[in-house]
Amino acid sequence: MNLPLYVSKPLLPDLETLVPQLKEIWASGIVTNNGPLHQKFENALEQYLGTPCAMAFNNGTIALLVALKMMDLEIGSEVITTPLTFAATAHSIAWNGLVPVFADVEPQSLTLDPKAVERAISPRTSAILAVHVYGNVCDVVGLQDIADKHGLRLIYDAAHVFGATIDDRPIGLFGDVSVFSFHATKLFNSLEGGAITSRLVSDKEKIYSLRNFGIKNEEEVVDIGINGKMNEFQAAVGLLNLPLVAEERSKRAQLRDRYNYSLRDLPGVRLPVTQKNVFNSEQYYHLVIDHREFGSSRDEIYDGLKESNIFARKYFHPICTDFAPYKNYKIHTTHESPYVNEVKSQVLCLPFHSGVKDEHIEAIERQFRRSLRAS
Ligand code: T4K
Repeated sequence: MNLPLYVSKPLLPDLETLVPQLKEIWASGIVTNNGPLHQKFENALEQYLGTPCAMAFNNGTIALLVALKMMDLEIGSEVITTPLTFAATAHSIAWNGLVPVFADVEPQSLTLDPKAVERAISPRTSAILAVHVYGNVCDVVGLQDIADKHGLRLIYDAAHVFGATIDDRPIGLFGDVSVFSFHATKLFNSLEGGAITSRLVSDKEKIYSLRNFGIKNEEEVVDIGINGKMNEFQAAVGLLNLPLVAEERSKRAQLRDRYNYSLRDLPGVRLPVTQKNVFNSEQYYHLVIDHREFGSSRDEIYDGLKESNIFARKYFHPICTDFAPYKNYKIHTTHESPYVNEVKSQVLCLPFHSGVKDEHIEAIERQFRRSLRAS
């Protein structure tokens, strides 16, 4: 059995296919700043994601910063988000001089609960930054209703849902804009990278400007922009990886079925939900382990797997409100206490990529059954 086994493994093109692309870059001498491969990549992205506007970035975090910046929100106003996410989501709010306000998650999808969002709204609220987490999509109808009712901007952190659809509608068309990550750990990667998508072609000009220091021409800087440009090497890898994504995704879909089958009868172990009419991105395979029923805790299983050189991850524990910068921030909820504070110690993401083989699944299942017997 091939070990160690990690939660993610980057999808990489054949090295031989990369060499001609690199030769092209070397020959042209254009290595960054909206080069030819970058432009080709953006066109390919628009096709793949089914959005009229897809602007590539050097990483997802900078894309998030720009997505919020382009909304022109009042400095100091509040942006409602989920605490069950990667730190970058909350940080992008704070870096924009805005105030993150946390709301609880729905028990099934673990995405932002619209009812909790309503509770979190104040006269200072300007936007909602929702996260499609693990591959589960948000209640896009419920969130849009709230945004419309209260005149709020709605931004999606779509780092985990590359290529997903809801009722055949591309995920990047929901809300005002969506932000993707193409980090090595994502279903689709360009080593590092990201994108902003929008329904509106007219958003391109603003995004282009903010991504490039706000430069309009050699003599004018019109926005407080940043350097969010993707370089030609990243674009080359992105272009080569795009055609490989569908196969990787379908291998993961089979892997999900195999995991579901192996772990289906474990008491207190909740398998990932299947969302109706959603084409799932297969980003993470996450379990919710209730130690009261299972006997052992999520952490005990995590430790047991680690001893066998299998590295699952507790995404996203600790949650944002456990981190020093957001330590005393309230989590708005409709429950007696926030559900997210319970589920954060129960979620476990198992290794999930085409490098996971049957013998790995058997070893993981054995560890779960050992933990069950030991309880
Ligand atoms: N929003 C959300 C919801 C996100 O999840 C993220 C990123 C962002 C925004 C921000 O997007 P970016 O700015 O990153 O584009 C990883 C990633 O660094 C991060 O991109 C990702 N989310 C987060 C969920 O996971 P770590 O600290 O878990 O990474 P690391 O290095 O421990 O990698 C996990 C495993 O993957 C390793 O054990 C081995 C494997 N791996 C990793 C890398 C980097 C490889 O096999 N090869 C590699 O090159 O954060």
